[in-house]
Amino acid sequence: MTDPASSATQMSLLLPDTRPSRVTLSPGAIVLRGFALPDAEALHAAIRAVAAQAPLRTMHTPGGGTLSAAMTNCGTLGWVTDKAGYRYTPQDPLSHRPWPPLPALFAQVATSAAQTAGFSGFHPNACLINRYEAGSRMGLHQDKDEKDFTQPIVSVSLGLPIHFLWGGLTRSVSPFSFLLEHGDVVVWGGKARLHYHGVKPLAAGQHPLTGSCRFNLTFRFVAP
Ligand code: MD3
Ligand code: FE
Repeated sequence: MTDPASSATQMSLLLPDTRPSRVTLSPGAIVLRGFALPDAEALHAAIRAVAAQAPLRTMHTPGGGTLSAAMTNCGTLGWVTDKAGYRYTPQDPLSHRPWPPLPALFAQVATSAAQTAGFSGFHPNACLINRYEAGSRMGLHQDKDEKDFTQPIVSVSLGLPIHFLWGGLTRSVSPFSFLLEHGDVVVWGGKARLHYHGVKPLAAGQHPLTGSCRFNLTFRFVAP
């Protein structure tokens, strides 16, 4: 048993497999379970630092509705919605200053997750931060405000788990639900990029890192 290959094989039989597992929801939608766990505390600290500059706030839909998740952004462009519609802006409408820069760790995690899922050269310039509290939800929608659909979107879930809804390319396709947990990263590219999706209301709970909340980061490349 001195052959390294055979001892490596034996190791893998004896030791628990700690690699993040990969689940394909549909072609182009790849869940990397636990991918962000090693960075979870640092990611959470970076969220707090961004929110100290650009506070999490409630946004309004053009139709007069209110989004139940609180939101903020970092990067050169940030997603906003108000009476005037959905769009990306270079400045925070609350402060009229540029959004805080994308923390280096955010860019590293997003690029390496995309690479792991088969999308090389993903360099996001926008990160939307969503904070869910008990009862917060997100209705089924498509993400169509980025103009460039050749780039994937990377999402990172932190804190309380939530039931994510995954639909099809039209609203008529019934969604199925999938539990997104602390540290899960999902890469949405190719055909999956324009699927309808949403999340069910967050169940009340307590998480050791985030307390009563779930955070979701979505990394995008938005054409300027
Ligand atoms: C599939 N966020 O910010 S993350 C969003 O949990 C959004 O906060 C949800 O949908 C959340 O737009 C879902 C997973 C996700 C994010 C973006 C996608 C799935 C996606 C874009 C295209 C396809
Ligand atoms: Fe979305």
